[in-house]
Amino acid sequence: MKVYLNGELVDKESALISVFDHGYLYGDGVFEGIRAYNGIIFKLREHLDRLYRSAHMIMLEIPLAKVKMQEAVIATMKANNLKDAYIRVVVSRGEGDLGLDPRKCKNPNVVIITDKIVLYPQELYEKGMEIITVPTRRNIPEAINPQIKSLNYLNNILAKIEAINSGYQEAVMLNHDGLVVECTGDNIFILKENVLLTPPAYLGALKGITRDTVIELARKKGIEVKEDVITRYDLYNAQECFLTGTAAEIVPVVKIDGRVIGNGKPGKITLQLIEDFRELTIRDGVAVY
Ligand code: PXG
Repeated sequence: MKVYLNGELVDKESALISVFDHGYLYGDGVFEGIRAYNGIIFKLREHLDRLYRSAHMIMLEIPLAKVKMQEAVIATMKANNLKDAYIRVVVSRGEGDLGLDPRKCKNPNVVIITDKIVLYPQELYEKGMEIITVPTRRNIPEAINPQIKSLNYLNNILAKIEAINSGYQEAVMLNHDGLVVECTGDNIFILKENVLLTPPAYLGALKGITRDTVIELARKKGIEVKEDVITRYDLYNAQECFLTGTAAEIVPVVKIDGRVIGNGKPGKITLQLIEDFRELTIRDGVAVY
């Protein structure tokens, strides 16, 4: 496997970074997770735009222009002969000393890993997922804004641990007011009174690219979509529920904290959106070959 490291494609074994990199010492850096379907990179521009916004927010200057980054992503995929891929772009603060001061880190490290995708079993999409709410609250936007896709994912990892400890694979995270915001690596939608609802980003959710895509697909189908507050009461009484994310795509949810959602099977609108989304992924994006 070849990995892109600061302008070069090197063997995986030689893709090494200093333990003095502040990405390692402090989680000081940003990343994106992107997918390619049949040689076409889905929403590449949107992902790179978000990467550069995350970096701008933490005053990290990415040492290559966006077009060059796009070329680098394409070159890495080609070097690995991949058509269906999971792409991870990571920019860390770079090597410094043991103090926090990011100004001491002169050279950010840019890494692009392209690998095969590990998919959720098909059964999950047919039968739906059971999830739970967990005690760990989502970071308040005034502390670490969830829009920054940073290397500091402990907030989400703590929630994931709580879900796993209880025997579930995904957790619903509430914000400091107890409102539903998102899951550990996915956004959440419910159908309530035939309107599709998802929490507004300002409550503490990452504005997911899959989320935006699903909103657009639903509106095209004539389904009303609103960004609105969702309480646990709304969640348990939803007609349908699903999660969205680059890795998971759209996953139906059929039980939350023991409450059956709808009739306990993936909902009609959820299944329709899964179909529409899959169709979009195979034809929309930046062609590699
Ligand atoms: N919320 C959070 C906290 C996320 O990290 C999403 C929502 C969905 O966003 P997108 O833009 O993907 O629709 C994410 C995305 C990984 C991985 O390897 C994580 C994400 C995306 C891709 C891979 O864990 N998180």
